Amino acid sequence: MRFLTAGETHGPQLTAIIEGLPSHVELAPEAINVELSRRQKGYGRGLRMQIEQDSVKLVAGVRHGFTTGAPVVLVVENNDWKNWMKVMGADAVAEENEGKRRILRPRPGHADLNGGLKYNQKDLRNILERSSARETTMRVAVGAVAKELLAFFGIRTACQVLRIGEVVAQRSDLPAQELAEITETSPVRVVDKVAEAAMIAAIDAAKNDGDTLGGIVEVIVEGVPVGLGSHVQWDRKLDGRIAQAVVSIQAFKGVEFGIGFEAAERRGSQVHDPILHQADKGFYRASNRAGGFEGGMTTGEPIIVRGVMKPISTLYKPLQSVDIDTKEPFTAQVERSDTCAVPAAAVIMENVIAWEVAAAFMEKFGGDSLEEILANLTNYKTQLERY
Ligand code: EPS
Repeated sequence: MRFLTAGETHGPQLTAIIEGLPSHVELAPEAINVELSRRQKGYGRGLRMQIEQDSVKLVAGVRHGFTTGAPVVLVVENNDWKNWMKVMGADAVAEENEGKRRILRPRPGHADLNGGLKYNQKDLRNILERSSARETTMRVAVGAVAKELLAFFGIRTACQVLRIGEVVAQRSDLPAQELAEITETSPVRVVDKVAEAAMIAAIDAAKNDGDTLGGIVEVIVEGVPVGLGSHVQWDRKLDGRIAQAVVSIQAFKGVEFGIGFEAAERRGSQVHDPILHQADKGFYRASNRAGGFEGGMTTGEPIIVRGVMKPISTLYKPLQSVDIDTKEPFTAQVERSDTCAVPAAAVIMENVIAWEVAAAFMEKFGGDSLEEILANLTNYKTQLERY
């Protein structure tokens, strides 16, 4: 399976094309909209989220509620477009046009300067518009489709926020469904109510100071069969693919699995997961410090992944920058933005990982219809039982 996204943050719409989905996957806009709405929530978001109520249109590949096997095309319109039609329109405008809202002072931490130099653009808006985290809307929509496929095979995902700025929340190891239900009621997607209040206060304080906050989020995937991904080639290792996908989310700077970076401090006996066997259960592990992966393949234990998001780079009290026309020092451009998008980032990471797991699932059990995939999975389970 593969997908591409297109669209600018203040353009008319965002689009995704997904190819390789089997036929007979039940797909309704409502299921995707649930994920889009989860992404829009979270304490610390700015005014833009009051303008948008993201809602998907399924414009290809779905008929009477089910996929046909053809490419699936998803569209989300930007409500804000009506305020940007002149600035962002595709039609040619006069050179002296004043309405372009050119961006000349690159924001440190954003794609502005590198993109401007690379694409030889003297209006950094041509970089900002596509590098904006608005693009994650489509990655969530695509992930929501993947979640529908995974749900059919009993695979579930959930996320939680573990840190915002200096405030650390107690990590919960509840099963995915319970974790999802509890975090859904928290404006910062935590289970720990003490941390929740402290996080909200920290976001308020950063906002007052014209500053922004990052954090750490965790995703769990349950019900994954053993053997997704492969040890035989570097680019078939599923943990590697997940790491790439996570770090590709705007503002994400790092990723870890299971006990993650803590493995550096511990002895091997305190890192690896002893192997056990029971006639009714087959092989399983005494612990899951590996976070569900060995040799680039799933172990059958839940996948546990954490990602770190840096603070958003658009600051209301901006850092030093340089005007690209005059080369004079200036403070960076101030654009409308969020103070903290960590709770939204948890939802994005959950959906991005759902896609990678679904893609690996299709590689292993792939068929052109849901029925064919189910037959392949059943056959594999029989093989595991006989092993
Ligand atoms: C973003 C800047 C803000 C955010 C946006 C990401 O948008 P605007 O410039 O229109 O206020 O709200 O996020 C979204 C629109 C979204 O849907 O998440 C940026 O520069 O990355």
